[in-house]
Amino acid sequence: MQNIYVTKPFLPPLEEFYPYLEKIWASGVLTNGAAFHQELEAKLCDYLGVQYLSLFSNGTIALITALQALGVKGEVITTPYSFVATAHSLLWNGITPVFVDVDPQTLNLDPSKIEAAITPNTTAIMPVHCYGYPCDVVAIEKLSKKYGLKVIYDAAHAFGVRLGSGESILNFGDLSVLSFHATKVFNTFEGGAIISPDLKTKTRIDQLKNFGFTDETTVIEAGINGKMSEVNAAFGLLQLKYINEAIGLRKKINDTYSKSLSSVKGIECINAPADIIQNYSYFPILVTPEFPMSRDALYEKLKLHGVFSRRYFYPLISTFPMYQHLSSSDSRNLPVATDAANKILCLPIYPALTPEQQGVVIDAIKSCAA
Ligand code: T4K
Repeated sequence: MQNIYVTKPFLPPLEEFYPYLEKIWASGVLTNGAAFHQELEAKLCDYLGVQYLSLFSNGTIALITALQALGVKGEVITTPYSFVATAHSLLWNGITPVFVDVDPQTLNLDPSKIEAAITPNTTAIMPVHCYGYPCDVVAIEKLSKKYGLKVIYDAAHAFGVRLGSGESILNFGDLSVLSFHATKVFNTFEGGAIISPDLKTKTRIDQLKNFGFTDETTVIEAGINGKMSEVNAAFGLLQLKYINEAIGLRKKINDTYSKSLSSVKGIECINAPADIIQNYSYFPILVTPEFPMSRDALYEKLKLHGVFSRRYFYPLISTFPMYQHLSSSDSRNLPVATDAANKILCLPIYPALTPEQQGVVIDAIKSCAA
């Protein structure tokens, strides 16, 4: 029996990648914002419905650079219910994360709890569109205007997500950051991007990701090396040709899970809001006390069936050693996130998952429910 993992990267036919490699070999230009890099930036702007995008070597360096670009300091309000890179990007900038609880429906930062966490040191909010489900961008914008706070969205999961109006979710806040890691809906092996609202900000970010150079001999600030190589960019261009097909296949898997699991007592599917265009990046379920066994027992049982689900996001970021001492990390401050982290399970979802494999996952869950 072949193991079934939570995800598997979409890989286009290998022979279709050779011509890109031949071009790179012929030019000898491997990196530093060359032809494929420029082409991918333009094509992604087009596909995502955004105006200015800067490619990065990965999403974490992009998050760190986004905070640098806006000169964020002091305290930043963020969610404990995310991948650890969200908060790590704050620590790498000498910023103190202030954890605020999440909304029970979306598991995203709860705007009604943000205000109480604002202090004179608060300079920004860093929400996460967890699982690609949009945050309450309108409420967050209101708060940011009222208190003069910057908003940087960690949109690592939100590639291609749009509101019902067709507006890209990436156009909210001061900046949005994407991840193109191998485990994401759209991957460039490793990669990421920052979405900027204007050319001035994009230019600044492009300088920051290239050591702070503005020309051959001028360095205006202490930038970093966050550049995406030509091989990664070329792979992104090829991926983009298949992205709608890949998301379509994910949707089918999503719909089958929803239909098959909705009647299982003790399993709650966390559905995306009805009026959005989603990317089906994850299939999160909550294992509630009505289920005959605990979430962790189910997680282990599934492994015996060769199914390797993941507990994204358990443990909460706030429980890791470098965050534990913060007063906002107290679990009494984070009851909803704590509860979700103890119930969450993300089921395998990726374009190559066959109906038979999905059947194995569903049957395994049902056999534990019986
Ligand atoms: N913000 C958020 C909200 C994020 O979720 C992330 C990343 C970031 C920021 C940072 O973006 P990057 O700097 O990564 O661009 C994974 C990913 O490494 C990480 O990118 C992702 N979030 C996080 C949610 O998940 P792991 O430790 O769970 O990955 P791993 O290696 O255990 O992979 C999971 C499964 O995927 C494996 O069981 C098998 C499969 N897989 C994985 C890889 C890497 C493959 O089939 N092929 C592969 O190449 O963290």
